[in-house]
Amino acid sequence: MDPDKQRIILHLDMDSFYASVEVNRNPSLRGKPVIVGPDPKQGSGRGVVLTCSYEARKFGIHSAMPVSTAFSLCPQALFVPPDFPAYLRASGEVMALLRSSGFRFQQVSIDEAFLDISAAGDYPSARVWAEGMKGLIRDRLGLTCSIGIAGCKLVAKIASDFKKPAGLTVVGPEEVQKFLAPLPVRKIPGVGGKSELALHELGIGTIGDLASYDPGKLVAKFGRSAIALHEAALGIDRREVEEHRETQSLSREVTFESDTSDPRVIIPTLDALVEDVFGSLEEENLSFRTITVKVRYQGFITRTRAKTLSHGSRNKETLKTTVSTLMREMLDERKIRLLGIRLSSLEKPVAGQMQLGF
Ligand code: TTP
Ligand code: MG
Repeated sequence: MDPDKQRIILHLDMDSFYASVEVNRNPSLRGKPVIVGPDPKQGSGRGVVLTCSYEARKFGIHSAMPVSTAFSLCPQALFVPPDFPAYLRASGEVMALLRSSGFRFQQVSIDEAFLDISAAGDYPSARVWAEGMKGLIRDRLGLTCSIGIAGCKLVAKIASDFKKPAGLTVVGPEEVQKFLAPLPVRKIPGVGGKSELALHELGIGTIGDLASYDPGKLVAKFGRSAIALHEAALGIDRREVEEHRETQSLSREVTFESDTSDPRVIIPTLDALVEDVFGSLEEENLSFRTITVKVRYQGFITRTRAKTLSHGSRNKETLKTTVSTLMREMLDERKIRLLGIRLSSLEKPVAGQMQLGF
């Protein structure tokens, strides 16, 4: 018997998370196009949109778009500067509610988590439980989320994205193929623009096309990773919800909407990445030793540079200075497509060191 049939996995993802936190504490923003990002300065501002409310999305605005473009699409939008500590606090509250359910729980990013709710017994009961959790998050925290329920992580994640915002999509064991088949292949997590194009060249547009494609031919074209891709299209994913996964590394990256060599775009973006990754480091109460900066230049050439400190550090200034030194070594005349930061060799400081913030 297919082991996936016995499991009931729930994936929850907060709706327009940073923007919703802003709306929640400033009700005058409710119902309006709200953009979290740097000041667009009437169209001359630099930097990218972190996220925006669903009202703003109607204007075509989305994460990673330059704020200048967002401004030209919707000059009346309300731009709010990011407040990472507030987003981490809200995230902590959501995760605490989920954790308190007693189901096996795994947080996967600031605003999403998996729960193994097999113990709910059956899919109708799982749906009732999910409605209850959505209500609790809305009533206690003033925030909305979208939930997907299915027999594995992969399908649950695709399902949570299916009816955003405030959606609840349950894909029962018998409905997996019917649910997945019409969706575009990019709905499979990890299939980005480049893979999507390569699949299109083979005449594969939907997940159904991919599922019925000869897996041998896929492997011949893309290598062994195509096996997992083909299984994903069939809705097969054996990964468990891992409760106590040790954090191996913390990373953040951002892709620019158009390639850039402008330091006025690159520097604030790096600052935001530092803030974001440092926030997660503090939340998990870890120190780092290795800092890696990743740059993808125009033409998909990717380079990384890393520095390992002699001792674990929890100092934001050390992080900032190291990141900018590493970055300076990588800047040349080439335009940049993607920037990323990774912290690794993570350690839990012993209790006595925790307050020092060295
Ligand atoms: P997402 O869950 O991808 O986006 P979202 O919650 O804003 O909207 P959705 O309703 O579609 O889920 O990301 C969670 C938060 O992470 C988001 O609120 C802001 C941040 N983020 C960035 O800073 N940069 C990005 O490029 C993306 C995609 C997200
Ligand atoms: Mg989200």
